[in-house]
Amino acid sequence: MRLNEEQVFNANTSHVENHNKAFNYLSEKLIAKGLNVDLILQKLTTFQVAIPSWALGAGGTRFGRFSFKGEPSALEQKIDDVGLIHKLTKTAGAISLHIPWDIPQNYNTVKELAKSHDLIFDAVNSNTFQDQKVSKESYKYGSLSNYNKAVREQAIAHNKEVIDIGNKLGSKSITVWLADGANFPGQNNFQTALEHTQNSLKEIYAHLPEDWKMFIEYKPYEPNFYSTVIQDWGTSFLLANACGEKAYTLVDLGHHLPNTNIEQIVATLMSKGKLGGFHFNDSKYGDDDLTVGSIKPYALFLIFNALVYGMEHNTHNPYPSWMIDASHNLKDPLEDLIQSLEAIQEAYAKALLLDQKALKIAQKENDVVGCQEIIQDAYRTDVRPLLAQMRYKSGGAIKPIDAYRTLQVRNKLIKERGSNSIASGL
Ligand SMILES: [Mn+2]
Repeated sequence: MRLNEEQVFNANTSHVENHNKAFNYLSEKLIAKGLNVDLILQKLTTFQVAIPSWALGAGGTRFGRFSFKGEPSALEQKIDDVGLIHKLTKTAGAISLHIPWDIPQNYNTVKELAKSHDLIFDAVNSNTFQDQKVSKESYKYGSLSNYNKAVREQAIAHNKEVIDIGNKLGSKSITVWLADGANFPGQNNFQTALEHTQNSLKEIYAHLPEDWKMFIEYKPYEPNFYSTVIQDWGTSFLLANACGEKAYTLVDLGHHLPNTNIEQIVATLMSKGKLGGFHFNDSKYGDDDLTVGSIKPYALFLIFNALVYGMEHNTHNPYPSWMIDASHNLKDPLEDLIQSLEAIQEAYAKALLLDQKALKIAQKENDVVGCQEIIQDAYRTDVRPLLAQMRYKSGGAIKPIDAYRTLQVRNKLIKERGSNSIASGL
């Protein structure tokens, strides 16, 4: 199913008058502060976030999964769902595939379909954290770090295949996340595991096409609870450096121990030109994979300050690959993603309002109070009319959740796909 221009236009009708009032009011205030509203709108328009194929169905926990009706069961339907979100939000212009679940039957058809929704293929994701029916070797005790050479070779070959699949679709990067680690002290030799991982990553790296990047994701614990081979940004950073200039660190907001200063990690990586990818979600305790901005919106804003500063000052750092990496256990996944995109754009817009010049002066003068005032003035501005204006002018919905519900999208999907349709993959 897809939405057409007329449907979105009609859903906007009752909101246009109030929106115009709110936008003009905010716009005047921002212009009076010396901000370039058109430039901010342009930046919001070009900011596109990839949706991973595993986020379109109901998530779950180790205790159970409660499926959501009308889930996409095939790759084509997953692309259609991202198309729906993009049509309303104008912010989800990319899809990130997970192999082996999303191997296209027909590459041209899949490429054409994505193109018709105005979507590109972002980073492809490999999977060596569970065994497939056809697998010869088992990843029970690790993949790229495994003591057994045959297991490492199978995992390397899988990653190379993922690169080949992505290359045929026009992707330009691969994300490697490893579940490798140990549950108990003594189970693994830390140095051997790290060395195996580095050598395996180097082999995958050697298979990258010229214009590709490799993103190395880190995570402190889970599914292993004593140690993880790539436990933190420092380990990812040193592995990326060992591989070469096309390898980068990927920051996933949920992959840190509680209260880690993520904005400082972002600043450090960008200053060294090594922040390649970024995964959005939110958490209270661990890798909770909750809706972005639902728990710690101020932290998200501070992280965006570091990102905006880095994008403006660290020209040697590539433009990062943005993706939502969350699990939707209770909400309609599409509504949850719409909320996430709104929260991301909100934090980004607020960071764009920050008076960098005034902040620099206040920092030089050690005006601690002044620094806080400047930062919080940006944070306390209600930027929602800016986001609505960006969407409205791009042909999207002034109020995406409202439009999604008014247009009865979920009901239509259930009608089309049935109540028992279940999304494949993780
Ligand atoms: Mn992730």
